[in-house]
Amino acid sequence: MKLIIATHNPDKIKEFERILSPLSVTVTTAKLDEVEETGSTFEENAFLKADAACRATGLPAVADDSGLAVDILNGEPGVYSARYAGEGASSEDCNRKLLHALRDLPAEKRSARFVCAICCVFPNGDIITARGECEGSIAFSPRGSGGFGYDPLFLVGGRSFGELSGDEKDKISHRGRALREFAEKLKKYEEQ
Ligand code: ITT
Repeated sequence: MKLIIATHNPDKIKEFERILSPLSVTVTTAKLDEVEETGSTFEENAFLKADAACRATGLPAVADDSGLAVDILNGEPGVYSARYAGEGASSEDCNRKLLHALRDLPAEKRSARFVCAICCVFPNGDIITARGECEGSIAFSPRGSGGFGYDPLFLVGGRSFGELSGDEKDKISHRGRALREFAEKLKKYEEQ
């Protein structure tokens, strides 16, 4: 089955392909309009993006809405992770803003998690969802040059996501977990 990946983020596309192709799920890109992310949860926004792409293409479409939830900031930046430092701001700006918000806080007060909600919408209205989380904490300064977004700031087991290879990240990441759950559900759906 051909699944349209409903994202404009090239780093997500890379991770989808890396995680899903060994599981025999093929995703393909399409030229899609931007969708306004008006939801208040990752799940709502993932649905909005997948539903719009499915309607536009007439094909099953899968979307990812994800972000970083920092405990001491009451879950911020959360669904606003991509625009934490303002619309169009770079990920370096977002990282700087986050480090500033946590300035002077010791390691034990810097706990956070990455969250990923996956939603796949089919032309007949069927929906498959999955969710993955990864617990970690926020570093005192950026570490490593791998990954994207907040990866250089997100520590798990003493290393940042920016210091991990793609495969190492996928094994423990929110997206790896969500997409593996999604692939299992998709397999069952196709066997029905
Ligand atoms: P699409 O909506 O087009 O998919 P987007 O990047 O705007 O692209 P989101 O609205 O889901 O996607 O925002 C996700 C943001 O959360 C992303 O831009 C990063 O800032 C952050 N993020 C999510 N997953 C991440 C990861 O694995 N590593 C680093 N940062 C991540």
